[in-house]
Amino acid sequence: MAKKLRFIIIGAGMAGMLAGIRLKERGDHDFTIYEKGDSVGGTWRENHYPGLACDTPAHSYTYSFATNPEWSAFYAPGPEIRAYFEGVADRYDLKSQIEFNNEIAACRFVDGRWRVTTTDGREDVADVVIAATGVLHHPNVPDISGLKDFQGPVFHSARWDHAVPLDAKRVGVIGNGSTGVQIVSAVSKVAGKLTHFLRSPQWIMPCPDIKYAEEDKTAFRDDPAKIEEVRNGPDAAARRARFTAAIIDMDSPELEEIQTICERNLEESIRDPALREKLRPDYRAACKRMVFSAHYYDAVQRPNVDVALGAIDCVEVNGIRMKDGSFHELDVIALATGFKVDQFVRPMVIEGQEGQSLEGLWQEHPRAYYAVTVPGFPNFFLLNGPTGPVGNFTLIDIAEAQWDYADQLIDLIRKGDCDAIAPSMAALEDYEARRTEAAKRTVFASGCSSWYLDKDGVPQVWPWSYDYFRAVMAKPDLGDYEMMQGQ
Ligand code: NA7
Repeated sequence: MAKKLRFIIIGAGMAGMLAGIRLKERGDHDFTIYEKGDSVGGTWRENHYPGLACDTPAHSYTYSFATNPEWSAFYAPGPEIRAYFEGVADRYDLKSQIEFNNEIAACRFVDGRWRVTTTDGREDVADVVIAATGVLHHPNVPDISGLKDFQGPVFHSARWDHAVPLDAKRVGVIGNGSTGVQIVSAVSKVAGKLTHFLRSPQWIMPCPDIKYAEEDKTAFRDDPAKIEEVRNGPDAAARRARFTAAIIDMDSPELEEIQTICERNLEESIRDPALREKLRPDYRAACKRMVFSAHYYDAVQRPNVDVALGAIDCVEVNGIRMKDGSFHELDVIALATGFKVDQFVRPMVIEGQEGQSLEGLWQEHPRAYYAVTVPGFPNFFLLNGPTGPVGNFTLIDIAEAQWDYADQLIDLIRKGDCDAIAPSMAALEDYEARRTEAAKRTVFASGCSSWYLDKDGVPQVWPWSYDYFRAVMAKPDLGDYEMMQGQ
Protein backbone atom coordinates (compact mmCIF):
# COMPACT_ATOMS: atom_id res chain seq x y z
CA MET A 1 0.00 0.00 0.00
CA ALA A 2 1.28 3.45 -0.87
CA LYS A 3 2.62 5.42 2.06
CA LYS A 4 0.55 8.53 2.74
CA LEU A 5 2.78 11.56 2.89
CA ARG A 6 2.29 15.05 4.23
CA PHE A 7 3.53 17.95 2.10
CA ILE A 8 4.29 21.59 2.77
CA ILE A 9 4.43 23.86 -0.24
CA ILE A 10 6.03 27.25 0.16
CA GLY A 11 4.40 29.90 -2.00
CA ALA A 12 1.00 30.13 -3.73
CA GLY A 13 2.32 31.59 -6.95
CA MET A 14 2.23 29.79 -10.27
CA ALA A 15 4.57 26.96 -9.20
CA GLY A 16 3.14 26.38 -5.70
CA MET A 17 -0.37 26.21 -7.13
CA LEU A 18 0.86 23.72 -9.70
CA ALA A 19 2.28 21.48 -6.97
CA GLY A 20 -0.98 21.66 -5.01
CA ILE A 21 -3.09 20.80 -8.05
CA ARG A 22 -0.86 17.90 -9.05
CA LEU A 23 -0.93 16.49 -5.51
CA LYS A 24 -4.71 16.65 -5.40
CA GLU A 25 -4.92 14.91 -8.76
CA ARG A 26 -2.86 12.03 -7.36
CA GLY A 27 -5.00 11.77 -4.24
CA ASP A 28 -2.34 13.32 -2.01
CA HIS A 29 -4.68 15.60 -0.10
CA ASP A 30 -2.55 16.08 2.99
CA PHE A 31 -0.76 19.31 2.15
CA THR A 32 -0.68 22.96 3.16
CA ILE A 33 0.47 25.81 0.99
CA TYR A 34 2.03 28.62 3.02
CA GLU A 35 1.76 32.02 1.36
CA LYS A 36 3.18 35.22 2.79
CA GLY A 37 0.78 37.40 0.79
CA ASP A 38 -2.97 37.66 1.03
CA SER A 39 -3.85 36.05 -2.31
CA VAL A 40 -2.54 33.72 -4.99
CA GLY A 41 -0.60 34.62 -8.12
CA GLY A 42 2.88 35.43 -6.80
CA THR A 43 4.61 37.82 -9.13
CA TRP A 44 1.27 38.71 -10.74
CA ARG A 45 -0.06 39.76 -7.35
CA GLU A 46 3.02 41.75 -6.38
CA ASN A 47 3.38 43.54 -9.72
CA HIS A 48 0.58 45.82 -10.85
CA TYR A 49 2.45 48.73 -12.38
CA PRO A 50 0.99 50.53 -15.43
CA GLY A 51 1.70 48.64 -18.65
CA LEU A 52 2.34 45.28 -16.94
CA ALA A 53 2.11 42.38 -19.38
CA CYS A 54 3.71 38.99 -19.89
CA ASP A 55 6.14 38.91 -22.80
CA THR A 56 5.51 35.19 -23.38
CA PRO A 57 2.47 34.49 -25.59
CA ALA A 58 -0.58 34.18 -23.35
CA HIS A 59 -1.67 30.78 -24.64
CA SER A 60 1.79 29.44 -23.80
CA TYR A 61 1.77 31.12 -20.41
CA THR A 62 -0.95 28.86 -18.99
CA TYR A 63 -0.92 25.51 -17.28
CA SER A 64 -1.06 22.69 -19.84
CA PHE A 65 -4.15 21.38 -18.03
CA ALA A 66 -5.95 24.72 -17.77
CA THR A 67 -5.76 26.43 -21.12
CA ASN A 68 -7.74 29.62 -21.51
CA PRO A 69 -9.57 30.64 -24.70
CA GLU A 70 -10.52 33.97 -23.13
CA TRP A 71 -7.15 35.78 -23.31
CA SER A 72 -7.72 39.25 -24.68
CA ALA A 73 -4.38 39.51 -26.45
CA PHE A 74 -1.42 37.54 -27.76
CA TYR A 75 0.58 39.07 -24.86
CA ALA A 76 -1.81 39.15 -21.92
CA PRO A 77 -1.98 42.15 -19.56
CA GLY A 78 -0.93 41.54 -15.95
CA PRO A 79 -4.35 41.91 -14.27
CA GLU A 80 -5.80 39.30 -16.62
CA ILE A 81 -3.04 36.86 -15.71
CA ARG A 82 -3.66 37.45 -12.02
CA ALA A 83 -7.38 36.78 -12.58
CA TYR A 84 -6.46 33.58 -14.43
CA PHE A 85 -4.52 32.27 -11.40
CA GLU A 86 -7.37 33.27 -9.07
CA GLY A 87 -9.78 31.37 -11.32
CA VAL A 88 -7.58 28.26 -11.43
CA ALA A 89 -7.21 28.33 -7.62
CA ASP A 90 -11.02 28.40 -7.32
CA ARG A 91 -11.56 25.74 -9.94
CA TYR A 92 -9.20 23.33 -8.15
CA ASP A 93 -10.47 24.37 -4.72
CA LEU A 94 -6.96 25.21 -3.59
CA LYS A 95 -7.67 28.16 -1.34
CA SER A 96 -8.99 26.00 1.51
CA GLN A 97 -5.49 24.52 1.72
CA ILE A 98 -3.59 27.80 1.55
CA GLU A 99 -2.49 29.56 4.73
CA PHE A 100 -2.44 33.16 3.55
CA ASN A 101 -0.44 35.89 5.31
CA ASN A 102 1.71 33.19 6.77
CA GLU A 103 5.40 33.37 6.09
CA ILE A 104 7.76 30.50 6.76
CA ALA A 105 10.83 31.38 8.78
CA ALA A 106 12.61 28.02 8.93
CA CYS A 107 12.53 24.42 7.69
CA ARG A 108 14.65 21.89 9.55
CA PHE A 109 15.06 18.21 8.63
CA VAL A 110 14.97 16.45 12.01
CA ASP A 111 14.47 12.70 12.57
CA GLY A 112 13.40 12.14 8.98
CA ARG A 113 10.77 14.86 8.71
CA TRP A 114 10.69 18.54 7.92
CA ARG A 115 9.86 20.73 10.93
CA VAL A 116 8.61 24.04 9.66
CA THR A 117 8.24 27.24 11.67
CA THR A 118 6.30 30.30 10.60
CA THR A 119 7.36 33.85 11.41
CA ASP A 120 4.57 34.06 13.98
CA GLY A 121 6.01 31.05 15.80
CA ARG A 122 3.62 28.30 14.68
CA GLU A 123 5.00 24.87 13.83
CA ASP A 124 4.08 22.28 11.25
CA VAL A 125 5.61 18.98 10.15
CA ALA A 126 5.82 17.31 6.74
CA ASP A 127 7.56 14.49 4.93
CA VAL A 128 8.22 16.60 1.85
CA VAL A 129 8.80 20.33 1.30
CA ILE A 130 8.24 21.95 -2.08
CA ALA A 131 9.91 25.35 -2.29
CA ALA A 132 8.02 27.34 -4.92
CA THR A 133 9.16 30.75 -3.77
CA GLY A 134 9.82 32.34 -7.15
CA VAL A 135 12.88 34.18 -8.35
CA LEU A 136 12.06 37.84 -8.75
CA HIS A 137 10.42 38.97 -5.56
CA HIS A 138 12.93 40.85 -3.42
CA PRO A 139 12.98 44.37 -4.92
CA ASN A 140 16.40 45.77 -5.65
CA VAL A 141 16.35 49.33 -4.37
CA PRO A 142 19.50 50.95 -5.71
CA ASP A 143 21.95 52.57 -3.39
CA ILE A 144 21.82 56.01 -5.00
CA SER A 145 22.98 58.86 -2.79
CA GLY A 146 20.16 61.21 -1.75
CA LEU A 147 17.33 58.87 -2.76
CA LYS A 148 15.81 59.11 0.72
CA ASP A 149 15.81 62.91 0.61
CA PHE A 150 13.73 63.24 -2.55
CA GLN A 151 10.70 65.35 -1.66
CA GLY A 152 8.19 63.52 -3.88
CA PRO A 153 6.98 59.91 -3.95
CA VAL A 154 9.54 57.19 -4.74
CA PHE A 155 8.50 53.57 -5.22
CA HIS A 156 9.79 50.34 -6.72
CA SER A 157 7.97 48.87 -9.73
CA ALA A 158 6.85 45.89 -7.60
CA ARG A 159 5.43 48.25 -4.95
CA TRP A 160 3.61 50.61 -7.29
CA ASP A 161 1.66 53.31 -5.44
CA HIS A 162 -1.52 53.88 -7.43
CA ALA A 163 -2.55 56.68 -5.06
CA VAL A 164 0.16 58.87 -6.60
CA PRO A 165 -1.27 60.82 -9.55
CA LEU A 166 0.95 60.85 -12.64
CA ASP A 167 -1.19 63.01 -14.92
CA ALA A 168 0.73 66.07 -15.97
CA LYS A 169 3.52 65.24 -13.46
CA ARG A 170 7.25 65.08 -14.12
CA VAL A 171 7.98 61.36 -13.75
CA GLY A 172 11.42 59.74 -13.70
CA VAL A 173 11.71 56.01 -14.44
CA ILE A 174 15.06 54.42 -13.56
CA GLY A 175 15.91 51.16 -15.32
CA ASN A 176 15.16 49.71 -18.73
CA GLY A 177 14.71 45.99 -18.32
CA SER A 178 11.38 44.53 -19.38
CA THR A 179 9.71 46.34 -16.48
CA GLY A 180 11.08 49.83 -17.17
CA VAL A 181 10.27 49.50 -20.86
CA GLN A 182 6.65 48.51 -20.10
CA ILE A 183 6.24 51.34 -17.59
CA VAL A 184 7.63 53.97 -19.95
CA SER A 185 5.42 52.71 -22.78
CA ALA A 186 2.34 53.20 -20.58
CA VAL A 187 3.17 56.20 -18.38
CA SER A 188 4.47 58.31 -21.27
CA LYS A 189 0.83 58.59 -22.39
CA VAL A 190 -0.23 60.36 -19.19
CA ALA A 191 2.79 62.04 -17.64
CA GLY A 192 3.38 65.72 -18.28
CA LYS A 193 7.03 64.92 -18.75
CA LEU A 194 8.74 61.54 -18.48
CA THR A 195 12.48 61.02 -18.18
CA HIS A 196 13.78 57.51 -18.73
CA PHE A 197 17.11 56.94 -16.97
CA LEU A 198 19.22 54.27 -18.69
CA ARG A 199 22.51 53.11 -17.29
CA SER A 200 23.00 51.15 -20.51
CA PRO A 201 20.65 50.91 -23.51
CA GLN A 202 18.73 47.71 -24.30
CA TRP A 203 18.14 45.92 -27.58
CA ILE A 204 14.41 45.88 -28.26
CA MET A 205 12.84 42.92 -30.06
CA PRO A 206 9.78 44.09 -31.99
CA CYS A 207 6.63 42.09 -31.37
CA PRO A 208 3.09 42.12 -32.68
CA ASP A 209 0.41 43.94 -30.71
CA ILE A 210 -2.36 41.43 -31.40
CA LYS A 211 -5.66 41.77 -29.57
CA TYR A 212 -8.03 38.82 -29.68
CA ALA A 213 -11.52 39.75 -30.90
CA GLU A 214 -14.63 37.87 -29.75
CA GLU A 215 -14.49 35.74 -32.90
CA ASP A 216 -10.90 34.70 -32.08
CA LYS A 217 -11.95 33.69 -28.58
CA THR A 218 -14.89 31.74 -29.98
CA ALA A 219 -12.53 29.93 -32.33
CA PHE A 220 -10.21 29.04 -29.43
CA ARG A 221 -13.23 27.93 -27.37
CA ASP A 222 -14.65 25.78 -30.16
CA ASP A 223 -11.40 24.18 -31.20
CA PRO A 224 -8.78 23.56 -28.49
CA ALA A 225 -6.40 22.43 -31.23
CA LYS A 226 -6.03 26.12 -32.12
CA ILE A 227 -4.72 26.80 -28.62
CA GLU A 228 -2.40 23.84 -28.86
CA GLU A 229 -1.11 25.24 -32.13
CA VAL A 230 -0.14 28.54 -30.47
CA ARG A 231 1.46 26.62 -27.60
CA ASN A 232 3.29 23.86 -29.42
CA GLY A 233 2.55 24.11 -33.13
CA PRO A 234 5.29 24.26 -35.76
CA ASP A 235 5.73 28.04 -35.43
CA ALA A 236 6.09 27.90 -31.68
CA ALA A 237 8.45 24.94 -31.84
CA ALA A 238 10.59 26.61 -34.49
CA ARG A 239 10.69 29.85 -32.47
CA ARG A 240 11.77 27.97 -29.36
CA ALA A 241 14.42 26.00 -31.24
CA ARG A 242 15.80 29.16 -32.88
CA PHE A 243 15.86 31.05 -29.62
CA THR A 244 17.54 28.15 -27.79
CA ALA A 245 20.16 27.80 -30.49
CA ALA A 246 20.83 31.53 -30.26
CA ILE A 247 21.27 31.76 -26.52
CA ILE A 248 23.37 28.65 -25.97
CA ASP A 249 25.91 29.57 -28.61
CA MET A 250 27.01 33.16 -28.92
CA ASP A 251 28.52 32.43 -32.36
CA SER A 252 25.40 30.86 -33.83
CA PRO A 253 23.66 32.10 -37.00
CA GLU A 254 20.42 32.16 -34.98
CA LEU A 255 21.89 34.79 -32.67
CA GLU A 256 23.06 36.74 -35.69
CA GLU A 257 19.47 36.74 -36.93
CA ILE A 258 18.19 38.12 -33.61
CA GLN A 259 20.89 40.78 -33.74
CA THR A 260 19.83 41.77 -37.25
CA ILE A 261 16.15 42.03 -36.27
CA CYS A 262 16.94 44.22 -33.28
CA GLU A 263 19.30 46.46 -35.25
CA ARG A 264 16.71 46.87 -37.98
CA ASN A 265 14.10 47.73 -35.37
CA LEU A 266 16.33 50.48 -33.99
CA GLU A 267 17.24 51.84 -37.45
CA GLU A 268 13.69 51.83 -38.76
CA SER A 269 11.91 53.03 -35.63
CA ILE A 270 14.02 55.87 -34.27
CA ARG A 271 14.00 58.90 -36.54
CA ASP A 272 16.45 61.21 -34.77
CA PRO A 273 20.03 59.97 -35.37
CA ALA A 274 21.24 61.34 -32.02
CA LEU A 275 18.50 59.48 -30.12
CA ARG A 276 19.18 56.39 -32.22
CA GLU A 277 22.84 56.37 -31.18
CA LYS A 278 21.86 56.95 -27.56
CA LEU A 279 19.65 53.86 -27.69
CA ARG A 280 22.23 51.63 -29.43
CA PRO A 281 23.70 49.05 -27.02
CA ASP A 282 27.39 48.17 -27.27
CA TYR A 283 26.82 44.48 -26.50
CA ARG A 284 25.05 41.67 -28.32
CA ALA A 285 21.30 41.26 -28.53
CA ALA A 286 19.96 38.71 -25.98
CA CYS A 287 23.01 39.14 -23.74
CA LYS A 288 20.66 40.69 -21.19
CA ARG A 289 17.20 39.14 -21.03
CA MET A 290 15.53 40.06 -24.30
CA VAL A 291 13.10 42.96 -24.03
CA PHE A 292 10.05 42.59 -26.27
CA SER A 293 8.10 45.73 -27.03
CA ALA A 294 5.74 46.99 -29.70
CA HIS A 295 5.54 50.45 -28.13
CA TYR A 296 8.77 51.53 -26.46
CA TYR A 297 10.41 53.19 -29.45
CA ASP A 298 7.20 55.15 -30.11
CA ALA A 299 7.07 56.14 -26.44
CA VAL A 300 10.59 57.56 -26.30
CA GLN A 301 9.87 59.67 -29.39
CA ARG A 302 6.88 61.42 -27.82
CA PRO A 303 7.57 65.12 -27.27
CA ASN A 304 7.06 64.76 -23.51
CA VAL A 305 9.72 62.03 -23.16
CA ASP A 306 13.44 62.41 -22.56
CA VAL A 307 16.11 59.71 -22.42
CA ALA A 308 18.88 60.30 -19.89
CA LEU A 309 21.74 57.95 -20.70
CA GLY A 310 24.59 57.35 -18.30
CA ALA A 311 25.33 57.04 -14.62
CA ILE A 312 23.27 58.79 -11.99
CA ASP A 313 25.36 60.86 -9.60
CA CYS A 314 22.75 61.50 -6.93
CA VAL A 315 19.14 62.28 -6.19
CA GLU A 316 18.49 65.82 -4.98
CA VAL A 317 15.31 67.01 -3.25
CA ASN A 318 13.69 67.94 -6.53
CA GLY A 319 15.27 65.71 -9.14
CA ILE A 320 18.13 63.55 -10.41
CA ARG A 321 21.67 64.75 -11.08
CA MET A 322 23.67 62.76 -13.65
CA LYS A 323 27.42 62.17 -13.45
CA ASP A 324 27.83 64.46 -16.49
CA GLY A 325 26.33 67.29 -14.40
CA SER A 326 22.96 67.50 -16.14
CA PHE A 327 19.90 67.78 -13.89
CA HIS A 328 16.33 66.51 -14.37
CA GLU A 329 13.58 68.05 -12.27
CA LEU A 330 11.03 65.49 -11.13
CA ASP A 331 7.84 65.10 -9.07
CA VAL A 332 7.82 61.28 -8.86
CA ILE A 333 10.50 58.59 -9.19
CA ALA A 334 9.69 54.99 -10.17
CA LEU A 335 12.46 52.44 -9.62
CA ALA A 336 12.35 49.74 -12.31
CA THR A 337 15.66 48.51 -10.99
CA GLY A 338 14.97 44.80 -10.83
CA PHE A 339 15.25 42.27 -8.06
CA LYS A 340 17.76 40.59 -5.78
CA VAL A 341 17.83 37.46 -7.84
CA ASP A 342 20.14 35.24 -5.84
CA GLN A 343 17.81 34.94 -2.87
CA PHE A 344 15.46 32.16 -3.96
CA VAL A 345 14.18 30.61 -0.71
CA ARG A 346 16.28 32.92 1.43
CA PRO A 347 16.00 34.60 3.94
CA MET A 348 14.28 31.45 5.19
CA VAL A 349 16.54 29.23 7.30
CA ILE A 350 16.76 25.79 5.70
CA GLU A 351 18.68 23.11 7.60
CA GLY A 352 19.47 19.69 6.17
CA GLN A 353 19.93 16.22 7.62
CA GLU A 354 23.17 17.06 9.45
CA GLY A 355 21.91 20.43 10.61
CA GLN A 356 23.88 22.11 7.80
CA SER A 357 22.42 25.31 6.39
CA LEU A 358 21.42 25.96 2.79
CA GLU A 359 22.94 29.40 3.29
CA GLY A 360 26.31 27.68 3.81
CA LEU A 361 25.97 25.53 0.69
CA TRP A 362 24.94 28.61 -1.27
CA GLN A 363 27.71 30.85 0.00
CA GLU A 364 29.29 31.19 -3.44
CA HIS A 365 26.02 31.11 -5.36
CA PRO A 366 22.73 29.18 -5.21
CA ARG A 367 23.14 25.62 -6.47
CA ALA A 368 20.78 22.73 -7.01
CA TYR A 369 21.18 19.46 -8.87
CA TYR A 370 19.49 20.03 -12.23
CA ALA A 371 17.89 23.03 -10.51
CA VAL A 372 15.53 20.85 -8.46
CA THR A 373 17.21 18.94 -5.60
CA VAL A 374 19.97 19.65 -3.08
CA PRO A 375 22.49 17.22 -1.52
CA GLY A 376 22.04 16.89 2.24
CA PHE A 377 18.49 18.25 2.06
CA PRO A 378 16.34 15.16 1.58
CA ASN A 379 12.76 15.35 0.34
CA PHE A 380 13.23 19.03 -0.50
CA PHE A 381 12.34 20.11 -4.03
CA LEU A 382 12.73 23.48 -5.72
CA LEU A 383 10.46 24.65 -8.53
CA ASN A 384 12.00 27.42 -10.64
CA GLY A 385 15.09 27.12 -8.49
CA PRO A 386 18.64 28.20 -9.35
CA THR A 387 20.19 27.36 -12.76
CA GLY A 388 16.97 26.39 -14.49
CA PRO A 389 16.22 27.58 -18.00
CA VAL A 390 15.85 31.35 -18.26
CA GLY A 391 15.46 33.76 -21.10
CA ASN A 392 12.17 34.10 -22.81
CA PHE A 393 10.76 30.62 -22.15
CA THR A 394 7.50 30.10 -20.32
CA LEU A 395 8.26 29.42 -16.68
CA ILE A 396 5.02 27.44 -16.40
CA ASP A 397 6.27 24.76 -18.80
CA ILE A 398 9.52 24.68 -16.89
CA ALA A 399 7.79 24.27 -13.52
CA GLU A 400 5.54 21.52 -14.94
CA ALA A 401 8.55 19.56 -16.19
CA GLN A 402 10.32 20.06 -12.84
CA TRP A 403 7.23 18.90 -10.97
CA ASP A 404 7.03 15.71 -13.06
CA TYR A 405 10.70 15.06 -12.22
CA ALA A 406 10.21 15.71 -8.50
CA ASP A 407 7.07 13.60 -8.44
CA GLN A 408 8.95 10.55 -9.73
CA LEU A 409 11.38 10.87 -6.83
CA ILE A 410 8.54 11.41 -4.36
CA ASP A 411 6.92 8.28 -5.75
CA LEU A 412 9.84 6.21 -4.50
CA ILE A 413 8.94 7.36 -1.00
CA ARG A 414 5.25 6.75 -1.56
CA LYS A 415 6.00 3.20 -2.70
CA GLY A 416 8.25 2.55 0.29
CA ASP A 417 11.46 2.15 -1.76
CA CYS A 418 13.00 4.68 0.59
CA ASP A 419 12.03 7.15 3.31
CA ALA A 420 14.13 10.00 2.09
CA ILE A 421 15.97 10.95 -1.09
CA ALA A 422 18.56 13.54 -2.04
CA PRO A 423 21.21 13.78 -4.75
CA SER A 424 24.83 13.02 -3.90
CA MET A 425 27.28 15.90 -3.54
CA ALA A 426 29.37 14.34 -6.32
CA ALA A 427 26.36 14.53 -8.64
CA LEU A 428 25.80 18.20 -7.86
CA GLU A 429 29.47 19.00 -8.35
CA ASP A 430 29.60 17.18 -11.65
CA TYR A 431 26.45 18.96 -12.83
CA GLU A 432 27.82 22.33 -11.75
CA ALA A 433 31.18 21.73 -13.46
CA ARG A 434 29.52 20.80 -16.75
CA ARG A 435 26.98 23.58 -16.45
CA THR A 436 29.55 26.26 -15.69
CA GLU A 437 31.69 25.23 -18.69
CA ALA A 438 28.70 25.32 -21.04
CA ALA A 439 27.41 28.59 -19.54
CA LYS A 440 30.58 30.35 -20.65
CA ARG A 441 29.58 29.80 -24.28
CA THR A 442 26.09 31.24 -23.88
CA VAL A 443 25.18 34.68 -25.12
CA PHE A 444 24.70 35.74 -21.49
CA ALA A 445 28.49 35.56 -21.13
CA SER A 446 29.16 37.61 -24.27
CA GLY A 447 29.99 40.86 -22.47
CA CYS A 448 27.24 42.72 -20.63
CA SER A 449 25.97 43.06 -17.10
CA SER A 450 22.74 41.30 -16.23
CA TRP A 451 20.90 39.55 -13.46
CA TYR A 452 21.87 36.21 -14.98
CA LEU A 453 25.50 36.56 -13.88
CA ASP A 454 26.91 35.57 -10.51
CA LYS A 455 29.50 37.69 -8.74
CA ASP A 456 32.25 36.04 -10.84
CA GLY A 457 30.47 36.86 -14.07
CA VAL A 458 29.34 33.27 -14.77
CA PRO A 459 25.75 32.94 -16.01
CA GLN A 460 23.63 31.13 -13.41
CA VAL A 461 21.46 29.56 -16.05
CA TRP A 462 20.58 26.39 -17.89
CA PRO A 463 23.17 26.47 -20.70
CA TRP A 464 21.88 23.62 -22.83
CA SER A 465 18.96 23.17 -25.17
CA TYR A 466 15.35 23.19 -24.09
CA ASP A 467 14.95 19.67 -25.50
CA TYR A 468 17.80 18.48 -23.29
CA PHE A 469 16.04 20.06 -20.30
CA ARG A 470 12.86 18.15 -21.15
CA ALA A 471 14.83 14.93 -21.62
CA VAL A 472 16.63 15.26 -18.27
CA MET A 473 13.41 16.11 -16.45
CA ALA A 474 11.56 13.19 -18.05
CA LYS A 475 13.41 10.59 -15.97
CA PRO A 476 15.64 11.19 -12.94
CA ASP A 477 18.97 9.36 -13.03
CA LEU A 478 18.70 7.42 -9.78
CA GLY A 479 22.41 6.64 -9.89
CA ASP A 480 22.95 10.24 -8.82
CA TYR A 481 20.64 9.91 -5.81
CA GLU A 482 21.09 8.65 -2.27
CA MET A 483 18.06 6.78 -1.04
CA MET A 484 17.76 6.54 2.72
CA GLN A 485 15.73 4.24 4.96
CA GLY A 486 14.47 4.86 8.45
CA GLN A 487 15.57 8.46 8.60
P1 NA7 B 1 16.03 43.90 -14.74
O1 NA7 B 1 15.88 43.21 -16.01
O2 NA7 B 1 16.99 43.38 -13.73
O3 NA7 B 1 16.37 45.43 -15.04
C1 NA7 B 1 16.77 46.32 -14.05
C2 NA7 B 1 17.12 47.63 -14.69
O4 NA7 B 1 17.49 48.54 -13.66
C3 NA7 B 1 18.31 47.55 -15.65
O5 NA7 B 1 18.06 48.40 -16.72
C4 NA7 B 1 19.47 48.08 -14.80
O6 NA7 B 1 20.48 48.68 -15.56
C5 NA7 B 1 18.74 49.13 -14.00
N1 NA7 B 1 19.42 49.51 -12.77
C6 NA7 B 1 19.65 48.73 -11.68
N2 NA7 B 1 20.31 49.45 -10.74
C7 NA7 B 1 20.49 50.68 -11.25
C8 NA7 B 1 21.11 51.87 -10.77
N3 NA7 B 1 21.70 51.89 -9.57
N4 NA7 B 1 21.13 52.95 -11.58
C9 NA7 B 1 20.56 52.90 -12.80
N5 NA7 B 1 19.96 51.82 -13.31
C10 NA7 B 1 19.93 50.72 -12.54
O7 NA7 B 1 14.62 44.01 -13.97
P2 NA7 B 1 13.15 44.11 -14.56
O8 NA7 B 1 12.25 44.34 -13.40
O9 NA7 B 1 13.07 45.04 -15.70
O10 NA7 B 1 12.89 42.71 -15.15
C11 NA7 B 1 13.01 41.60 -14.33
C12 NA7 B 1 12.41 40.43 -14.97
O11 NA7 B 1 11.01 40.47 -14.76
C13 NA7 B 1 12.52 40.30 -16.41
O12 NA7 B 1 13.73 39.86 -16.87
C14 NA7 B 1 11.40 39.34 -16.69
O13 NA7 B 1 11.80 38.03 -16.38
C15 NA7 B 1 10.36 39.78 -15.79
P3 NA7 B 1 21.67 47.79 -16.26
O14 NA7 B 1 21.00 46.99 -17.35
O15 NA7 B 1 22.19 46.90 -15.16
O16 NA7 B 1 22.64 48.77 -16.75
